[in-house]
Amino acid sequence: MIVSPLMTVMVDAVRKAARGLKRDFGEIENLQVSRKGPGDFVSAADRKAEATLREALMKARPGYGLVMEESGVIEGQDKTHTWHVDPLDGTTNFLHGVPHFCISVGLEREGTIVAAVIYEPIKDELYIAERGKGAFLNNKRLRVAGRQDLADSLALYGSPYLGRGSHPRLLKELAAVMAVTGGVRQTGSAALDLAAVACGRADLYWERDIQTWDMAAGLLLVREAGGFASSADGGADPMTARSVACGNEVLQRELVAILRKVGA
Ligand code: 2AM
Ligand code: CA
Ligand code: CA
Ligand code: CA
Repeated sequence: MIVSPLMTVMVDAVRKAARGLKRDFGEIENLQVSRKGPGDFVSAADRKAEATLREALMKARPGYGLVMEESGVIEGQDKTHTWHVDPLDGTTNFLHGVPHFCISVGLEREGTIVAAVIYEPIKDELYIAERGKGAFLNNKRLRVAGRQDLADSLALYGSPYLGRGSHPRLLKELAAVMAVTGGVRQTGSAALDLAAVACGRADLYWERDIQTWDMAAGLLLVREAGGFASSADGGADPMTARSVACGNEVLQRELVAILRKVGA
């Protein structure tokens, strides 16, 4: 369990936004929805949750910058701190009435993610982490799964932009990963996929073409739970590479080797 003024700020902001999401989820048929691109929807629920988070975070930490999915970049006076906020990760699930979505808030300090909150409103599951203090789910300490054999593992993946350049490659990656793992799933929420690896429900997760607001919080959860995360090609920083591959030390290395072999 982590008690700190920063965590209180983050958890309060996220819980407040989550109350709105839960209400909106109960009446999705009345929500205004628009299309940003192919298969890329945004609803009034995304926008309202983002406004709630933006107001709360700006009030509590006035100088910090923000990178938010719907409102973009807001520069702060304090150039060392940046929030990475996804007000509703899993919008497609949400709009179809599938209760698998979350809010994700990560705080970056000079290139390092130092604090994370992911909250799943429908299950009332709160994931938190601070750098060096561990990761927790509803106050229970998290540890990545210890499985050492790919054949026993459950792997998650995401594919955000249909038709984008990386898709043919993803199909090859899927075939390669499916051939050697115990199972492969797509859940539609990158942040919850990272959280699933952090808490040991899933062994592996990889995705390309994702954004910093999708992964900032989840990356810290995975690392504080003893897991390893690199870019999908094995590079040191998923945030700058905009791709991720994670799991425990052994399986993560094997996953990256498979993904690299596909690209070779
Ligand atoms: P979102 O629900 O916040 O948009 C799943 O692979 C990840 O990609 C999710 O984090 C989801 O975030 C995002 N995503 C899914 N489909 C997408 C699309 N068509 N365009 C952009 N982002 C998408
Ligand atoms: Ca979106
Ligand atoms: Ca997202
Ligand atoms: Ca979103």
